[in-house]
Amino acid sequence: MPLTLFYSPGACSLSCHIALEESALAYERRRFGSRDGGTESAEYRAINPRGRVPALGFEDGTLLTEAAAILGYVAEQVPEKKLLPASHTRDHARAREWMGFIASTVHPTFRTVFRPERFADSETAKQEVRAGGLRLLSTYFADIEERLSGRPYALGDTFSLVDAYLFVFHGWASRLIVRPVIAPMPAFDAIVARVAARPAVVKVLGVEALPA
Ligand SMILES: N[C@@H](CCC(=O)N[C@@H](CS)C(=O)NCC(=O)O)C(=O)O
Repeated sequence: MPLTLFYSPGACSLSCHIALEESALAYERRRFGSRDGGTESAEYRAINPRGRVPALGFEDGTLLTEAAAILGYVAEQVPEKKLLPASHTRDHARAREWMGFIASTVHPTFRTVFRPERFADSETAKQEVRAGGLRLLSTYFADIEERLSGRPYALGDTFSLVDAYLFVFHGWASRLIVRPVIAPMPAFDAIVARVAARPAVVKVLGVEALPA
């Protein structure tokens, strides 16, 4: 098997899982969710010493990490599927802008909310870190909603892997601890509903929901 996706159910790796399914490339998947020993297990650390998902394993034993890099790689393997706009175009730069924003700004801010113990020790400090993260998420999602408003998909009229990447964080924004700080997002909700109806996405969500 030429490609192996290492993933955890519901993690940011979901975007890459969707990308691979949309691409129709041959791949196998290996799950490292919390109920399977997780990304902290010795087995996973031996595969990826960084201990994070997603990771994409190649047939030569090398590994590609970082969701945005994997999304770009998968899209480039199947240019005819137009999973991302062609390189050297302004639309491609727009896609990179979205993916950079998600990877560098949105995703790490969720970490302060879900894993404050990585940023602070005392209970008070952890609560402050989390509260600060929630404030930032509130502004980031308001910004995302404004940018998506009036568009069928993030980049315009057609689905792209930017939508798959955004899809993950819409799900995280719906979690109990985050939801109260997020203003209504009708444009984002509509995009997510379109993405969720795609056969590849239905399949991936079914696979990720399977018991360990
Ligand atoms: N910058 C990396 C971050 C990857 C990352 O943090 N993945 C999370 C899941 S969403 C993870 O593996 N967490 C396990 C851990 O932090 O121990 C990317 O964008 O791919």
